[in-house]
Amino acid sequence: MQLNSVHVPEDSPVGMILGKVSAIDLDIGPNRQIIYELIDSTGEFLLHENSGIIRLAKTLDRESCSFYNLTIMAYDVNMAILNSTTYFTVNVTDINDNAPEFEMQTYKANIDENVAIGTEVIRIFATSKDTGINAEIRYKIINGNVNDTFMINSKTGSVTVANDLDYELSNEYFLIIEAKDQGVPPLSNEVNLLINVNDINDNRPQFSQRSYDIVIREDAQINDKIYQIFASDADSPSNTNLTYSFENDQLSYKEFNIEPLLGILTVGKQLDREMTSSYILEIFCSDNGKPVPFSASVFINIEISDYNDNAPIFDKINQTIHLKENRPIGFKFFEFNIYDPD
Ligand SMILES: [Ca+2]
Ligand SMILES: [Ca+2]
Ligand SMILES: [Ca+2]
Ligand SMILES: [Ca+2]
Repeated sequence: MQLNSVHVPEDSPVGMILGKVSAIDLDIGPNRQIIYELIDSTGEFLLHENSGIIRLAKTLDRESCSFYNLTIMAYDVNMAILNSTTYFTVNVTDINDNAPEFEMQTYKANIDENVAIGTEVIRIFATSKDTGINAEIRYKIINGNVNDTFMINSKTGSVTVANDLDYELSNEYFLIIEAKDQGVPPLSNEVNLLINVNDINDNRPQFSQRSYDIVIREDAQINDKIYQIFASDADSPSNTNLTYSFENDQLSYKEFNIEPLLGILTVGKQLDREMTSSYILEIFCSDNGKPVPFSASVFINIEISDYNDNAPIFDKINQTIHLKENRPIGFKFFEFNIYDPD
């Protein structure tokens, strides 16, 4: 008996002839009649009992079964005891009928805003159940890559940083990644990749003004609010826990207090313009960020304005003036020297 073997594409139509078996040496004689029979059939193939022609009976799927070894018995219709066995092998060849499938339904990644260009963010992975080039995957970012911030290695699926990140400009990216096989024609699939950019403390607090000029009356009461200093910080809330203080002892005075969280400047002690008419305060603001906090400082000029709290004082308590007679009206005969510290 001969050994038969065929290669059949998995998308071959039902009914297609795959081959023919023939028993050539079973018996010799003018009236011989041979019957063929498929042993242990699983239903994919049909064998014509007289002609030995094998046809496809069901749609094949290489991904389920890529190889069949059919056992065929041939026997003499008159003398069934005279039989012979042959084999027919069917190799199912691949058709690109499976699109790439991602190992995850969606991908999510987090990356610090200060990482170097080239840093890997995540690795995307897709497979196809096919074989050969039909399962060779190429990756591509097809949407959402604002400013070409990321790139993907087409063969490995490794997503890396390709441009500077800045949490303050963009803190999330929504990319669509395509995986395409190399079949002819190719099949492809898409998956979402959400990249969150983590804030790093890279912004200093900024005061609302370069310096502050404030005028207060000297009769202000202790705890009176003078001014609310305001600073902002572009980082996320965790790197924007602003606190205000006088940090430099030389530039702090008992006359003033600052509320650390709200930046409210208040009177700490009775003021007296006649003693000190102006102050320069330096106020620090720290963002208490991590890993390294940032701070900024600003100068505050405080002018103390007068309040009439001093009576005029003559420079001499008693004056004696000797005035000659016959002076014209309006004659200036004396000047008082009056001092008023206000
Ligand atoms: Ca296939
Ligand atoms: Ca495929
Ligand atoms: Ca900050
Ligand atoms: Ca930041």
